Amino acid sequence: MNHQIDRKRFERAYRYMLTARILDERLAQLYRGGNVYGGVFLGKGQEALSVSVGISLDKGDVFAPLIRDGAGRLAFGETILDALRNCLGSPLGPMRARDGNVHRGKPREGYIPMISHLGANISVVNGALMAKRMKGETKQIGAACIGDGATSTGAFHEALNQAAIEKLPLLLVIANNQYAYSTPTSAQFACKELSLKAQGYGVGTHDVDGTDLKACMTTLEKAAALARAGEGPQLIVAELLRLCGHGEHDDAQYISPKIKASKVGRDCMNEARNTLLKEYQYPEKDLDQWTTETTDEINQAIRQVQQEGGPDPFTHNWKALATRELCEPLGSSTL
Ligand SMILES: Cc1ncc(C[n+]2csc(CCOP(=O)(O)OP(=O)(O)O)c2C)c(N)n1
Ligand SMILES: [Mg+2]
Repeated sequence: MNHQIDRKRFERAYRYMLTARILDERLAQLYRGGNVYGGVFLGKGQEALSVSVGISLDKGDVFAPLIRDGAGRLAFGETILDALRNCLGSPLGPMRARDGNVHRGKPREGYIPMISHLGANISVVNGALMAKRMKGETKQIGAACIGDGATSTGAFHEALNQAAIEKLPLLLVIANNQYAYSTPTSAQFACKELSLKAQGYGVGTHDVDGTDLKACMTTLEKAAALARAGEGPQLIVAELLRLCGHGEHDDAQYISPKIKASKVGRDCMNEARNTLLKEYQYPEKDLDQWTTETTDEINQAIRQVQQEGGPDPFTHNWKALATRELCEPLGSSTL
């Protein structure tokens, strides 16, 4: 089903993936060195899907990422500095040091801070889309990212049904990474494919190989176009494997060697790199240079954020982030 993805667009997607992967690796190192107060959750193996979601959205759209969506966050416009400031507890970060890892966002820019309760982010996107509709803004779409585990929650079913009835331009993206923490999919659902759950609600479905960047970009572009054209919610199910623990505190010894060696166990980064080399004929030295440049940029940002330090408990304004005095001076582009 791959159609030709424009060379520059593919390169852009790969470079967001690369940035997300290196950022993840550096955060894992910082965590092990005791430099991160909260947990660290990585998106290793999910970058191709994640970046395809972020890159298929436009300014004015709504994006509710999940823990493993570092690549999608970057593609949607998050900066390396914002990601690091949040994880390292800088008061200059988007959540002003109130959150130490993934619950960050800028609601006024359509970038919804993550809710940990599985499935809860879907109805938030529904609400944002309904609000836009009431204001006459009908061109925008919204994406909610969830995992296989979230499909067992009541919140998933209620929100999907609501989106279907209201014909909302929602992309509901499921990263089926074969596990919910240590629970395998065999203990999570009994239907043959997760997309069957959406068919029951009358929602369009798209299955995709989540290790294949081209396939992910093609699928997300198609689903986004359908949602934008008023065809209602689209459910995307990507098959892939979490190539890390649930968080960095988890050694993931329960993931079987057999599944690691199977098709879903392929690393989307290697696959995308091979496509760049073989299909798009990029010289290897260009790709190596991107890695060096990105690593330098991230290391420089880490040094900067570490120098910024944490909040001063005596002078910090601890009021809720949504209070008028905290969000208004920042203007409409922040929070
Ligand atoms: C409603 C709810 N139940 C349980 C949890 C605890 N919990 C946090 S992450 C997680 C596993 C999530 O698995 P999945 O949805 O497949 O996403 P993945 O971590 O694999 O990306 C669980 C059970 C939660 N956050 N919310
Ligand atoms: Mg999962």
